[in-house]
Amino acid sequence: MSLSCGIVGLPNAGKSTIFNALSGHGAEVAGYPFTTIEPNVAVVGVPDERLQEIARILSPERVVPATIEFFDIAGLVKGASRGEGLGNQFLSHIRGVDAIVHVVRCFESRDVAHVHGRVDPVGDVEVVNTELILSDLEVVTRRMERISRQAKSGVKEARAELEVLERVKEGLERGIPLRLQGIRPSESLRGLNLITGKPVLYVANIGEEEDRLRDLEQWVMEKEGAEVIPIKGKLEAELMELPKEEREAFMEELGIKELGLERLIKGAYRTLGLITFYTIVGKKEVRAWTLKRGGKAIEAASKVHTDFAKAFIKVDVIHFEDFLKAGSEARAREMGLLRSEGRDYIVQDGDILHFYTGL
Ligand SMILES: Nc1nc2c(ncn2[C@@H]2O[C@H](COP(=O)(O)OP(=O)(O)OP(=O)(O)O)[C@@H](O)[C@H]2O)c(=O)[nH]1
Ligand SMILES: [Mg+2]
Repeated sequence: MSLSCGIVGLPNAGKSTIFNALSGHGAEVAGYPFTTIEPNVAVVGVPDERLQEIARILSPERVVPATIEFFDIAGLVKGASRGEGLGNQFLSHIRGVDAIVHVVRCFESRDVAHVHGRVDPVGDVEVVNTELILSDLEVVTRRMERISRQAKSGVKEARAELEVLERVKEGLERGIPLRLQGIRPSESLRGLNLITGKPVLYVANIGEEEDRLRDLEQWVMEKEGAEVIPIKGKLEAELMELPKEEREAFMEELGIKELGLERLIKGAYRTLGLITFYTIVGKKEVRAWTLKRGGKAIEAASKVHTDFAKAFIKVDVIHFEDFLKAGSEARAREMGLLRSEGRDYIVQDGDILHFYTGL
């Protein structure tokens, strides 16, 4: 299953521009066919140099990167949570995602209208965050109404949930997103899929306006200690339309070392505390997978195949660096670079895993 991100922001912030650039990027990652599930959903292969290295050594039939799914929704306007514009309707489309990508307009352009008449990144972020909070408040209030009768009649779980929701509601009413409230999410709270409870990655869609970017960076750092990823949305979308060689020549000319999109994907990994592990199926396939940092071998096994977890026996582990030295699994074993581990082994970023199961 892919990691999923929902893109939010004001109208004309450049969400679809960045989404299109991402889709173009997805089309290119080796071995992974770009898929449009719906016009507004893109599956993007995660750029991964280690995966390419392993593939270079083994020349397998298939190379499959880890993937991230992006959802593009319509812009949110002030009042969206009360049904203004299309925004609120679309918010429900992204309640299920793992993380939010908040696109903020920093570029100046006379041709592109701004809903508030002027470019103001910090003001814009506040408007959108307020709408997200109001939308969550609605969900919380509705849930509280639904369970209050049970709570009154003494159902223990309902009482406990109501107590938590009371605190969440209070925080939201003070303008604090759930992710900053320091509340450990219970099962029932997680089930509500509150948008402000998800990790956020801020993307500054920049033209040449570095000052605006600084304002935004400072605000985001002060308010939430989070990072801002600057992307030249329009330029990158245009670059993605060029054939690969031409694009690379252009990038060199412009002094662009890494596409903002790659930084965005890496940023999503950092924000979400994710690591990558790899599997090799003989000459057939080399594949990258995503796991939460600190995840165990048994969780990695269930990513690969649900039945693997049930029938788990052991896992052979070679770290990527050691694999490079050895050049093959067999050679790694001879060199003593391969270890067998049990179900509770904490998977490390860059591990190559070979599962043994009773299947
Ligand atoms: N000059 C400039 N224009 C941009 C940039 N990014 C986007 N635009 C333009 O801004 C307009 C709006 O961009 P979209 O990507 O459609 O914005 P959006 O956030 O998806 O807007 P909604 O879907 O209406 O919420 C388009 O005409 C883009 O070409 C940029 O970095 N610089
Ligand atoms: Mg759009």
